[in-house]
Amino acid sequence: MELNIEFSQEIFENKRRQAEDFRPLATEIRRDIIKSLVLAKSGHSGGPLGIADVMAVLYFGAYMKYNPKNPKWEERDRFVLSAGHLCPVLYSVLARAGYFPIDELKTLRKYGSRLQGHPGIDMNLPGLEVSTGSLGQGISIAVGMAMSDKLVDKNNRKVFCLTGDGELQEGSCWEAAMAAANFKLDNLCWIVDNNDCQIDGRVRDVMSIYPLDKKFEAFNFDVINIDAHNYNEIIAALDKFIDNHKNKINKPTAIIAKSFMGKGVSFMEDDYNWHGIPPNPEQALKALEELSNT
Ligand SMILES: Cc1ncc(C[n+]2csc(CCOP(=O)(O)OP(=O)(O)O)c2C)c(N)n1
Repeated sequence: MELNIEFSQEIFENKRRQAEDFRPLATEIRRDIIKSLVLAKSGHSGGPLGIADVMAVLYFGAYMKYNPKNPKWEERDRFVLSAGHLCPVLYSVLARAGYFPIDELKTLRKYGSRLQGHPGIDMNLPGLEVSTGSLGQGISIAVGMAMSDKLVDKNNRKVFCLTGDGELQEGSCWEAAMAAANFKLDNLCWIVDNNDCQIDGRVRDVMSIYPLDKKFEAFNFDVINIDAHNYNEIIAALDKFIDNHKNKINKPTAIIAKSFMGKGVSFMEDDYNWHGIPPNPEQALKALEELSNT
């Protein structure tokens, strides 16, 4: 088999789905990630692959209100990718949602592309809310968004934010947690990509952030632990957040998503060496073969 880096042109609807209906979507997202990274010849493989299931449910399970035809729609919910280096997965879901042409995924990290190695709003990419990449900043911005929605504008919008777990070694994350709880931000859903991997080791070995659930509970979050590759658990967690928001529980929600870096590609799974490198063409071919069988 030869390496085929053409992208399928399928747009995904944002609607309620049965758990297993997310699997083909997540597989296509993983294929996008591999294809864009092999073309870019640089970038992060492991994290984006690991969080693809959660992103598929979040963007295509009717949890977020958004309109690709009107990206700045005032009633939209907002997503902040605090772990900006995971952007290949964000670019894939935004393209699949219809924000920009899917073939633009071929330009990842290229000079002049709107799809830079860390998301930048100066590139004017539709669907992108904020520049991120400096770890610990995105969650602080997300808390600010949720504060302005709940306390100033008093609207019904929601803010979703994804951080890494290594990212939580940044002290500003814990200031953000304290503020989110203090201001009773029940419109904030904080998802942690808990893969216990960071640039050069296990999070627990480099500088442990565990036990995560107890820490978030102590800050007064509603904490939900899930398997990040079990669609039923992802759905239940996001449903719970939607209820928390509707019922105005006066607490933010933290979803601690136990994931595996590189999930879906056997030779990348649970290996932190895949944190920040792309597949070479041979590895990409093997990865795409494996992903066509899922
Ligand atoms: C403030 C800051 N310091 C350092 C970096 C470099 N950096 C990028 S990703 C990363 C590791 C993050 O680990 P984690 O959040 O667990 O992400 P994962 O390895 O799971 O992709 C580091 C240190 C950065 N982007 N920002």
